[in-house]
Amino acid sequence: DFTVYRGTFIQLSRNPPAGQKPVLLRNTGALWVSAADGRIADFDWQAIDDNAFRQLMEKQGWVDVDSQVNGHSAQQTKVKIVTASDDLNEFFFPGFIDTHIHAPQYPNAGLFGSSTLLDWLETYTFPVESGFGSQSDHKNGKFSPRDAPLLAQRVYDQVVARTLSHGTTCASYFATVHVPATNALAALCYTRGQRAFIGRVCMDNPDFCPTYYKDLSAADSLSATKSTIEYIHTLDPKGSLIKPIVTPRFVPTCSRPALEDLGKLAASYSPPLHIQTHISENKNEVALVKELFPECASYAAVYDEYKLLTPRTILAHAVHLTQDERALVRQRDAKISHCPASNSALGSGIAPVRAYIDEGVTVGLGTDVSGGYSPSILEAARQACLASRLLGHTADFQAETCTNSHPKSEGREKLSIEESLYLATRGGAAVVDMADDIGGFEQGMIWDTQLIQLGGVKEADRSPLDSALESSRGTGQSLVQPGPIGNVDLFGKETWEERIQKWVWNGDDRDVKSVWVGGKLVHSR
Ligand code: XAN
Repeated sequence: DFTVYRGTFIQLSRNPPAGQKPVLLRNTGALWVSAADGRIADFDWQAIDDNAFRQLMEKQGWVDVDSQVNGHSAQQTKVKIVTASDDLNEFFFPGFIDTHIHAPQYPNAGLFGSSTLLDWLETYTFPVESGFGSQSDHKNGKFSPRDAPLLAQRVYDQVVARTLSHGTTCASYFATVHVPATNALAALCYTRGQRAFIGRVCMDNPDFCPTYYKDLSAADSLSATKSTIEYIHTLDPKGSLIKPIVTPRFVPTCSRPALEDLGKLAASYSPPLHIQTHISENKNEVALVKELFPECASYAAVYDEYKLLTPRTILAHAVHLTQDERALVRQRDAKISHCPASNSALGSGIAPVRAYIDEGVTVGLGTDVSGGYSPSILEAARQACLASRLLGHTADFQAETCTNSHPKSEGREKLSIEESLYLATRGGAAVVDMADDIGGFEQGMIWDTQLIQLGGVKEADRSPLDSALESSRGTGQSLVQPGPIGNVDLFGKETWEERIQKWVWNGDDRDVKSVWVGGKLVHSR
């Protein structure tokens, strides 16, 4: 009936009041998840030591399914117990939410040279995406995931496995224009157990898209999108794990009729479908949008004109929004995916995240593979902190704030560790419209969780200097051993807040011991 989790649970406080920052909350004890729905049934923060835990087991009428006790009474229920070890500095943490990632670009992770957005698309991105099928696959009656090329299946399987191993329990994926490959991504997420939004990329503008990689027309864009939506709705009719997301790539790739059709398509469902796209990532892109849509007041106004700016819209990047656009995004309650690693890698700029948060805009984090080089949201969290520390030095920031700056607000743009972890969990949950379901450990929430293991303190029972000298003389162990696991070294004096700081700055997938989605174990190191 239940799995009982024991040990330390760390999460971010929910909905901090305006002007206040989220704080890390730490509880120790037991929390149990119902097998029926994968949701948190209840918790007991008094059940800290073995004695108190035994009392809880007795009170609930539970017996450990793995215990050697033979037989149990009719009143007793067998439960599975998963314990986070204090000695190994283990703790449960909400799964990460990647609000913007391009699955087919994963083979290019780390390959971007010195390019910037528009030439990067042409040189690196369209070529790799075009290999995921043929533009007319669906016209030839090919819709099944099995019609997807093996390369596409291999890349998608790897990206799902890799992101899960980094603790990403939910991702909003851009796929390609190809229907079978997009359906294969949905099938792989569903089968591997990763919560996902799956978007078939729409791009029909012949003046911008390469001839070898585009939708054949606006009508084609619409019908192919409908095919993947139908497939996903058949795969997961309740949308309990996988949902479709309408995905106009970005304004320059889309014709007016395509934008109009996609806005109407999303609105035609109840509840309306999610939408994802890019906005104001790069200054040349912004200038191009102005040229292509002179009748619209701004980049955001184009999306608004075509009913694509909704409370269920994820806008990736938002680096160069004007004040009017920020007001419009807020008014429509559209959400922002902040992708700091990508914005640095492609030299796009620094999004003013503090200002967005202060203005009440909902923000989450995206890896933006492969504009971003890393599939890790922990990396995105640390890059968000770093980028915010450089923001105050940019000319744009100084021009905007010099008129109303106040000594007291100096440095306010910097994001704290707590804030970036909030964006990685609670913020991401709100961006994908699931703030009541994922991103924290409240009763009734879905158990989308990672078990982090920082490792024990490295103890030495004799002088490390003696050991080093022995090994240099060839009499001892000759290879240097850096420490327990991963990259986080603990020396035993750190407070738990400091351990979290060390994890954010130096942790990686080696610290992710287990991952659950919907109460189901989906990754284990
Ligand atoms: N704009 C984009 N930005 C980005 O970071 N990645 C993309 O694939 C893309 N397409 C349009």
